[in-house]
Amino acid sequence: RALIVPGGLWRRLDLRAETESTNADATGAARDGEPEGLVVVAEWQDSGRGRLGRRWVSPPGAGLTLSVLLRPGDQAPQRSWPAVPRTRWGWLPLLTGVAVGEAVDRVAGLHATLKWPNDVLVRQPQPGGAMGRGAEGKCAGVLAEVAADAVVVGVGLNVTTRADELPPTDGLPATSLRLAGSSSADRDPLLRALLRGLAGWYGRWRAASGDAEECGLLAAYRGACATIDRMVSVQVPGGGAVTGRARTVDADGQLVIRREDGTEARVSAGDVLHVR
Ligand code: BT5
Repeated sequence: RALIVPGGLWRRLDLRAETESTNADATGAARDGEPEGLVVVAEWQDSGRGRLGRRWVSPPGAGLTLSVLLRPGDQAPQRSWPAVPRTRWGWLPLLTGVAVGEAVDRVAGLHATLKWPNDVLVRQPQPGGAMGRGAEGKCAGVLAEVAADAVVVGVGLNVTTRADELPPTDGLPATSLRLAGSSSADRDPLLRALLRGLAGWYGRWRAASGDAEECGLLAAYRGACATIDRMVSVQVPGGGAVTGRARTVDADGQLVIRREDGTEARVSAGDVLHVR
């Protein structure tokens, strides 16, 4: 009932036992003219997509895999939403990361942080119950794709996934909410909180014509971002890497990096292969 509210953003919820990829389903629907507000949720994905041709692997029933279809370039006069210029659409995966982090905090009772641009991290308890801060792991990833003037944003979130079910990674270790000590293993309240939070942030961002500073998204993103103030090495297409201390995230969602020689570089989320 909380999901399908009249006048709300989400107008169709498509639940699938099995599919190739919920992002593939939603981008296909976008090309067929599906309006804004479709949500595709799958129990099992045959070939879940990560960014840049990578894979998202999640055993059936252990996580949430979903995609939403948004049309930020359309005016929505009934909601007083102007069209958001394309140059600002890059905020959508970051906005989604914020919403995922907030849902994890609220429902699972954990403290999620964001690795720029859009990985969601939680800390695993120390082995043997030792006190102190455990290692960070990636519990969720976000994939945004533009299809026929729509933006499809996909979220993969590990909820009850066991350590032996998580894929080996070349970067951060993978983890799940349960492995991080979640107070809840129930996926329904997580899905509800995520969709409600996502609709809230999206509505504020739309009403502000996609200005992340004006709608409070920039501040929320910075507050949750664990990358700021850390040493990073960002790989960009063409083989180059930018290394230095991450200073902040700017109003365009770019990571501002101060190199050792004092010069500054700004990297766009869309241009990133890896952040270490
Ligand atoms: C992402 O890509 O993190 C975006 C993942 C988005 C998945 C959702 S599921 C619903 C929707 N439908 C789709 O088809 N996709 C979206 P990227 O930053 O490229 O990270 C991918 C990398 O994360 C892989 O190369 C692995 O190293 C690692 N990985 C794969 N599965 C994982 C998992 N379950 N948990 C943590 N890390 C994982």
